[in-house]
Amino acid sequence: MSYENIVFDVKEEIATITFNRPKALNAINSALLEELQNALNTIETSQDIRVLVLTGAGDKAFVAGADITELASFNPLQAKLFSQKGQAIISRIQSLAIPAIAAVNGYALGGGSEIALACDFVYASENATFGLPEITLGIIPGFGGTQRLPRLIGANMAKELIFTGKLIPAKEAARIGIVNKVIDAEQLMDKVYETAGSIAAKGQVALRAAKEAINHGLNTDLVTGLAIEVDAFTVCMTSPDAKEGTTAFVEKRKAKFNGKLTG
Ligand code: DAK
Repeated sequence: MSYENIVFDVKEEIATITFNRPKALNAINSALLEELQNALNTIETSQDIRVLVLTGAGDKAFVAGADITELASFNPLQAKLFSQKGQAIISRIQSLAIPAIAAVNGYALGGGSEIALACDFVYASENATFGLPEITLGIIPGFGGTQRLPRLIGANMAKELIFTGKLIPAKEAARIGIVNKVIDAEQLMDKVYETAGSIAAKGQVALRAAKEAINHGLNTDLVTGLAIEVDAFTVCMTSPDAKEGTTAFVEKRKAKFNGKLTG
């Protein structure tokens, strides 16, 4: 498939999806969702891609939300289909086997913040702005914002953001736990790729097990979560990378992970 609304690129085991509608501040329309779905198909079936980075084209926006012009044209049935499709695709980002990092380089509003929330963590440039301003349009977040934001920052903080629709700068987003790191705009992508590279060099079985244990564990009680961790740990111990990592420590050398999912 050729892409017009995103750029999909894979380099050294790191895939990058760049939302690419800079004239509309990378707003998400149906065509973009379709392309995003296609890129995720490729990522999910690849054994070579180890980390996904999501970012926005241009220096103004990550994603300024759902495309309001398109939203305004929807009848209720079209709105339902758009919402179902958007939710399903964004949930796929969260449940990808590999880590996904959002590199937020400007406005991340509405659906844009919701995409960032579905990633495993967010690095943001100093000029980034976050918010769920849907209330000012007479609607509510429709791509998981009412569910993921309170789980991440607590119900009261999330309610204030969602009820007021206010926009907050990157530093405030970092203070309340939406953003891991705020970085000078020129250095954002270098820092993101540095972290992505460090993650990509780790044992793939362990990475996948850790992500699955955290994600599934968060949706359950502690006792069940700990049982999930035991199972995930057991799976790790069957991998060649676990053998290599522990042997390398004993032999006082740096581990060389083969990173393969099979022996
Ligand atoms: N959609 C479409 N076009 C957008 C856009 C958006 N979300 N955001 C910006 N643009 C376009 C502008 O219309 C403008 O286009 P031209 O006029 O040049 O043709 C261009 O991008 C540049 O924007 P501005 O001229 O407005 O730039 P400024 O720097 O002055 O302002 C801004 C930047 C980000 C503060 C402003 O553009 C803005 O407020 N944009 C809207 C942000 C927003 O409200 N985002 C939330 C969208 S609602 C659902 C599922 C999901 C959702 C809803 C329902 N189900 C169906 C249930 C999700 C909803 C949302 O995400």
